[in-house]
Parts: sequence; structure tokens; C-alpha cells
Amino acid sequence: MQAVPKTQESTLRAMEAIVGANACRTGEADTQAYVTDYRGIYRGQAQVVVLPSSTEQVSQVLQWCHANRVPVVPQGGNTSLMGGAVPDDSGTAVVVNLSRMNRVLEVDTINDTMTVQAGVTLSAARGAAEAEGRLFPLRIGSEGSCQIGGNLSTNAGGTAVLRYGNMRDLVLGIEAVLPDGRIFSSLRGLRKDNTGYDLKQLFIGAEGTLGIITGAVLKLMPQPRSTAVALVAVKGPAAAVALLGEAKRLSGQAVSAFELISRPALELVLEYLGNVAAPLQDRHDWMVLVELTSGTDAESLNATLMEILESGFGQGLVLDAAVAASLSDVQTFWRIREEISDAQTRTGGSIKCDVSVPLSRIAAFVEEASAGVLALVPDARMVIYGHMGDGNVHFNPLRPRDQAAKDFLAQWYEPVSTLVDGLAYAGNGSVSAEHGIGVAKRDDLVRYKSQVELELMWQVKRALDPMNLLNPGKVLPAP
Ligand code: 2HG
Ligand code: ZN
Repeated sequence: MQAVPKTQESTLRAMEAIVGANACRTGEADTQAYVTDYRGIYRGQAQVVVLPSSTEQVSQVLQWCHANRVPVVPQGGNTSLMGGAVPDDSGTAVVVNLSRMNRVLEVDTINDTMTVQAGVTLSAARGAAEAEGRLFPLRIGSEGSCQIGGNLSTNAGGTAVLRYGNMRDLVLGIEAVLPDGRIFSSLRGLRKDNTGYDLKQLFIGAEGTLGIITGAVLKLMPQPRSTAVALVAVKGPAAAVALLGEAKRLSGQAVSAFELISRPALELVLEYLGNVAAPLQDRHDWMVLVELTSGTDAESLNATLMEILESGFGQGLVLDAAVAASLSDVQTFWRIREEISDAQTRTGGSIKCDVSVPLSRIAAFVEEASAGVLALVPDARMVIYGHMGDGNVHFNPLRPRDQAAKDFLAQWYEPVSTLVDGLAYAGNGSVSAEHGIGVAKRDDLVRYKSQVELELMWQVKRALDPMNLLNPGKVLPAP
């Protein structure tokens, strides 16, 4: 059923009555930050942006919008790369931004869980855990702005998935408000609970199309006692995968990150950062950032790292390595990795493919896709990097230096991403490993999902949101 917009005045009055006038934003200047994604690619409009301060308020907002058939766009830190958190340009939607629901409600150090409101930023959640000697292990570059509700809604991944899993693996309970305003709550923090369908999983990764997540119980881990990091030049993607195998064999569970970095990715980020020295003296085509963390002392962890590197050298997998000698080195190595995304945004003209394949196929995928793209665009800078340890790479060809971003990006869908995504799909992979679907990848669902999967997705959507009011137009293509 088509959403019928109310006039802004009546919507505004209703919203003010629920959340208070100071928690409503209208007009271009005051809503701009909420209707535009952070890269400035997706620009929409909203009748009003509301910033509720409680689950009860979110429930009342949704009840009103449901009764009046007003579409609702849930929003956390607005860091989606896929346009998933901003409204379309029809101006009919109410944006519900969760930023004011930013309280850590409880850290239970016996149960090793933390109960938070959805608007807590990832860095605040990590900080609250750390203050109690615990680790909340999700780690992504946008941690200062992204929020737990958004992390859950997109099933965020990042650099620690190899060891700790995606957001889906890190949550024990959630609270969510349904499209009609009813409150679903499973904030129990149980590691065992086989009482029928695990309904909370429906909302995780649904990108706000089935309900608005308002709170969560998260799993906590012990803080590692030691960390060892190295930037390692490897012979190629296949050598990187073999080195990962060695690292797992020699360190048990200690590998906490294994990030591939191509030479154009490193060159780009060093150019962007300006004042950071290259950790390795020579230039190499392929590198990996290896991190080990453990509950043992630093000395034995460093010895394990050296053993891995020596084995890699011995087998001809490793060409050179820079081992972090201090905390500041660790931070610099990570900064280099984390800033690659921003370096691309600043340069402009980056075709983004966020693909995953089984680890056994990742080297062949990277090699074939690189050769394929270079055959199409010989001067493209092959910015390829990311979470190789879990089978996910950001395969982001960048415009040649002398080509305008607009001209390069004209080749995004055809032929570049069709080729890259097609190879990933053919290798039993995914065309959106961790960034979700939003609007950017919506049409790809039709291309890469089976009829049965699409039908089931629509059946779930209709069961929970029969009027298609929650984040309409996101994830699911038109029925
Ligand atoms: C990362 O791993 C993020 O840095 C962003 O997932 C990747 O900008 C990108 O393509
Ligand atoms: Zn990533």
C-alpha cells in the first residue's frame, strides 16, 4: 500500500507532543545532516527528524506513523556506505534518529554481558567494557560515530571477525519497536535459550526494514593481556593465505586480524596521511597487517609472531616484515589500515565492491578479478584491501590519476562491478559481504538471490510491516 504523507504541520505537532519540540528538526539547514549520507552521495528529504530519548517514545512515534501511514527511516550514526540510513527525496518520511538513546545501562562482569541503548556509539560501548576490564570486540573504522543499533541493523563486521565473528555473533538479546509500535524485547543475556524461533535474529541485518532496534545485550570477552602486530610483505595473495594458515597453526586462537593491503592502497593512504612514514623500506605489491592478541605475556606472544614470520620466510611466502616495537607503532600500523577508506573518499572516483568468498578461493578471486579489471581499465589503481582473514576484501578500483571521477564512475555497474561481483558469485561468494544492501545494492538482490530467497524475504517483510512503512525502498527491490 502506498504511504500517504501528512502535511508537515500535523506531523510536526504530533511528533512534538511525543518527543518534545527541542527533539524535532525541520527545515533544510537543521535536517541536512540527517538526510544526507556522510559521503554526500545520497541526499533526501524528511518531513521531520525526531530524536526520541526512550523506547516508549520510539513506540509512540511508530504508532502515530502507522496510524497515519507515514514512512519512517531509522537512523544511528549515519555511517552507511550503501545509503541505508537516509530517506529518499519524496519528503514524506519521518527520520527517527537514535543518538539521544546513548546510555550504557549495565555492565555485568559475572555474566560477561553489557546492556546498552541503541544510540551508544561503538567506541563508547568498547570504552565501557574496557573500564571493567572486558573487551567488546567489534572493531570498525567508524567506531567514534557509528552506533550499536546501526551495527546490529547492518550486522557489522570489520577487522576482528576472524576471531570474534560479526555483530550477529556478539549479541545475546535485543529490544526492537515494531512498525505498529509494539515493543519486542529479548533483553535477557542468555547463552542458551532454545524456546522456539530466535526472533531477535530477524532484526539483525534487516537494515531497519522490520523494526527499530532500541536496545541490546552484548557479549563481553576478556581483555587480551598482550598484542603483537606486524606489517608483512608477502609474495602475493596465495602466499598471504598460506601465511594465515601458518599463523593459525602456530598461534592457536591468537590471530585477531589478518588484513590484506595492496600496493596502490598503501600508496594512496600514505599520500593522504602525509606525515606517516612507510613501515617497510621497499615497495611491495602485497602486504598483510597481522595482529595476534592473547591472554599470555607479551614476550611469549612476540616469540610466536617471530616464529610465524620465520616460517613464512623459510617457505618463501614472506618477503619482508616490520614488527611493531611500541604501542605507538601498533597505532600507526592500524591508522594506515583504517584510513584507506577515507583516503579513497577524499580522492574521489572509487568503485566499491565489498565481496567475500570462501577463504580457499580468495587468492584466485583477487588475482582473476584484478586481471579482469585491468583488462577493462588498464590504468586503474587497484586499491584492494580488507579482511582477507575472514574471506572479505574491499575490491575498490580507483580512477587513474588523470581521469575525472565522473568519467571513471560511469563504468561502476557496467562493466566493473558486474565483472567483480560476478566472479565472487561464481566462486560461491557474496556481493555484499559486510556493508549491507541499502539502496546501492538493492537491484543486485534480484540478480544474485534465488526466487525462493526473494519470496521469503518479502513474506517476512509483509508479515512484520504489511504497509511497507519502515525504511521503505531499502534492501528489498520493488515486489
Ligand atoms: C573498511 O574495512 C570499511 O575500511 C570501509 O569497511 C571499506 O570504504 C570501504 O570500501
Ligand atoms: Zn571493511
